[in-house]
Amino acid sequence: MNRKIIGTILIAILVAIGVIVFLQSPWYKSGEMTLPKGAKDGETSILEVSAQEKSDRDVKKFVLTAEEKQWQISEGEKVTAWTYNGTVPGESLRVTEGDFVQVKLKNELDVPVTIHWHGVLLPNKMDGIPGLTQDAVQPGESFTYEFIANDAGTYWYHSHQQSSIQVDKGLYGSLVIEEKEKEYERDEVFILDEWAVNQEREDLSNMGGMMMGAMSGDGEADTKQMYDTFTVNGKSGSAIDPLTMEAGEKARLRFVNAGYQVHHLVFPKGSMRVIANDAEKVASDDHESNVLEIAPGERMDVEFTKPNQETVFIGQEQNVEHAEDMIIPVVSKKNQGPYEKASLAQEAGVAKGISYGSEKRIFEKTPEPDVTYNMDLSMGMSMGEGMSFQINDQTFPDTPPIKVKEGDIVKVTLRNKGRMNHPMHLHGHRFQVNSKNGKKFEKPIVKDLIHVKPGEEYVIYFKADNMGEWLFHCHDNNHAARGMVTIVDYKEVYSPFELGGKDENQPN
Ligand SMILES: [Cu+2]
Repeated sequence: MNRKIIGTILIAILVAIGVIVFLQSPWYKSGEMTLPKGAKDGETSILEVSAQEKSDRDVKKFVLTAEEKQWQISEGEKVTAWTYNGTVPGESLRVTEGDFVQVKLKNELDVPVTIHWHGVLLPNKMDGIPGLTQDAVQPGESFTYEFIANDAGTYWYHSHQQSSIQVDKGLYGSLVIEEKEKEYERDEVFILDEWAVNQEREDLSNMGGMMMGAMSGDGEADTKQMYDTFTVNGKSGSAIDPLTMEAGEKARLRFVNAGYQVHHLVFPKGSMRVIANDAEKVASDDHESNVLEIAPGERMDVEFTKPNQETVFIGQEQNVEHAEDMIIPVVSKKNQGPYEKASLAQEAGVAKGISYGSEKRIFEKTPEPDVTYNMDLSMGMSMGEGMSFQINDQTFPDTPPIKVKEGDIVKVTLRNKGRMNHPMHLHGHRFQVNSKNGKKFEKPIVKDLIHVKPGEEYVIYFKADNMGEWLFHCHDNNHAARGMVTIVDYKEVYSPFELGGKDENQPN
């Protein structure tokens, strides 16, 4: 071997050693330049925290294909819907607590989509938020969600990519985590929604009518002017499937509000009792109320006993437009209709998300918070862009995040300073609602969504016990699209994803 070759080999070895030393050196590791965007000193990627193992659990596998379908929404009308597996709502998923759930999302639409598991406490990277916990799933591609179904209760799933548009077009379905020992043999899910069938879904930048509505003091004048059809499980009016039950029969009825308007469902007097709220069992002996108030994004489960009549009705309180679209007939086997025109019972008290304390609390006493955050909810108007919906005078992504570290107790005071309702939903955690308008609840309520009406103030507490980057946002997705979103940002982690970009990540 001549000297030249030996020299070249030596230089190559030295360069290799240099590269290895360079890669090992601490200043390189903590450098921001070469690590994924967003990484800071000592932070871990959200992809590497809160792992869940399948071990010897039962595995429940599903495939959900996002696809376009012509959907028969009422007897005379079809709409172009975006669906999971061809129906609205999408395939209803049922699993048992403790199962390991695997859902493969296949995207056959020509826009990117995701699936968010509303209310489920799962690892951050399975939360389905484009630009924060994953890249949006592109047309023709797929993504597999995996999580342990830990807490029995009623949940739902929906796309979180441009959710104001995609949920409106039908990309949602129910997820029920059943108890190992089921209490009710009959168990049914009803998803409520509103659609724009006979009119263009109006953009909120055209605000004349809405401002008029706002003046009138109706907390949802904006969403009411956008939609003209109410649905139950994707069907409106006479297209709604009746529920077949015999007099005296009991059932667990689970209601999910996938729309952006509050719905008041009237039951026959004495026929229902609220048993769960946002997947938490409620402590209640009250059988007096016969009206259920369900806010956007909320879930409420009731025990329903069919009264001693052939046909009864559960339906939207008749004081709003389109109420006649949302009536569920409860019929007997031998009397399947046609039935006389629906008539609803007289009202005797309203049961809502904050009416009953939860069986299991997060905090026995009001805790001493490590982090406090005041969340002021307001409306703004800008020339050319129309309305904005703000958190602390900012719109997403400029809203101030709630900065926490693992183990913190977090106190959030939500105040609605605007004129519209804001159902605020926290991902990845449950919180305890301790007071309303300065008055303590004797029995606090554990939830993942709190409906804050104009002028109201709620104080909530939660434990930062699920590391990640989690959304906290208004579940009137049209408000979220116009800014009302913030993030619970754990110090220990960072998101390697970005908003926008080639995957068009758009979480609100
Ligand atoms: Cu809102």
